[in-house]
Amino acid sequence: MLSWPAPLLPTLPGTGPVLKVHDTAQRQIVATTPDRTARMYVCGITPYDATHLGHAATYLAFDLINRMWRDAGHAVHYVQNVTDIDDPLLERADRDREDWIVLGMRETALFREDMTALRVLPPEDFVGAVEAIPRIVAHIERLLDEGLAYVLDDGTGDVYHDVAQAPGFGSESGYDEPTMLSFFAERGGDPGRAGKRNRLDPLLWRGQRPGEPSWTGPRGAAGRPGWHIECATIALDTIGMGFDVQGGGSDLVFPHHEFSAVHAEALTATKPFAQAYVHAAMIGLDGQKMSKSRGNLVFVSKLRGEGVDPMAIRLALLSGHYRTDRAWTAELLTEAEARLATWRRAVSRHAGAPAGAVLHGLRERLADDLDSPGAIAVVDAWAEHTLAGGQDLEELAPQVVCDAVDALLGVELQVS
Ligand code: 5CA
Ligand code: ZN
Repeated sequence: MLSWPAPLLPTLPGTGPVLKVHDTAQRQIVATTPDRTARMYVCGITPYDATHLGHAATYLAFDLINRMWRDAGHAVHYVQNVTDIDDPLLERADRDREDWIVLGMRETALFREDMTALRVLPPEDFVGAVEAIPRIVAHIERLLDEGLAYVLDDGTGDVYHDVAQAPGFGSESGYDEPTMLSFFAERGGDPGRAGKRNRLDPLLWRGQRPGEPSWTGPRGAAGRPGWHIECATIALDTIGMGFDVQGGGSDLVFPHHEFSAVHAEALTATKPFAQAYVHAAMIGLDGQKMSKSRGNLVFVSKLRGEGVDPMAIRLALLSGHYRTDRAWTAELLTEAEARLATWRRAVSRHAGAPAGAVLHGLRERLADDLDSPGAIAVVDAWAEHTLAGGQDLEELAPQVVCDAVDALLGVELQVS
């Protein structure tokens, strides 16, 4: 699919530090160790509704990783999928009497606009599930040939992965079986389905049902792909095994990321799928997780339409740590708008407080598991000092700070 245009990325003096992030599998903060080209896969949207602030917060967290790696001198091969065929998309299209393809294309286009406005660096590969179907089918056939997957014996043509044969199963989430069963039931799994070998076996291929779109599948059986094999396939096809970061929101820890890893590890007979599994916490509204199914949503496009500066949305979301569940509030936005105005006033001065400490502070805070609130505090202190007009103002400092805030936090301060 078409990705979106890249914002300008200023080059900063010196080289950034090694980035550390929290890995769900190891349950600790680990140093990332990319090669010259860092590799990252982040789970993309299911385009049946517009981008809400929860999605935006998650993509901003991974945008910081992208920016920190680039600042440390790496190229970044960033991949994101679009789940452009799945139950929720078909249900919404049905409800609104709309073509599911038109719905998916419209919401994906809006997502691109939102990401562009928020200055999120685009993925190099932005891949839809539908365009990946031939490769997904080839993978499922391989699992069937190797006896690692099976066709359900009830005439539906549904294919499942046999998790009993997956030695690494459980190593991403670290959950025990009761926890897995409860999340599986809650997040699209079917633990009660009759005829499965194991209640936790995940669906690889759903045989054709009346009225549903279908494609030619494994061994010629019509149907559509399961969810986890979609991401496993797209990642394997673009960045291969052992890539640096697998990302998404914390609602994807189980079953989605567990099974994406299980599928990929079974297909390649190697481990691990990813070096680190990084999860962004949930953004809520009025005490509940913001979710399309609950309908308690604040859309990025709605705020943009009301004239809110996307840079204020970005600052508001980054004012909380990516691993802290937090609520979106009107005050958060008001505070971010005031902060943005203050920072812009400070960088429009001819001289400012020394910039070296700001660059160092931003790099140091963000390298430490993306401490964006700490990074913002560094710039707050600089702006305060600069606007107070002390004795030690440096001539080029405002430009250096402007570039550093742009390159590392993704917040554009210079307004033309
Ligand atoms: N298409 C799948 C991933 S393959 C999916 O989960 N799509 S989604 O549209 O539901 O979510 C897109 C991304 O936003 C996922 O990474 C998800 O974990 C994240 N996300 C969803 N809701 C929230 C929320 N309230 N707060 C933070 N992140 C969220
Ligand atoms: Zn995914």
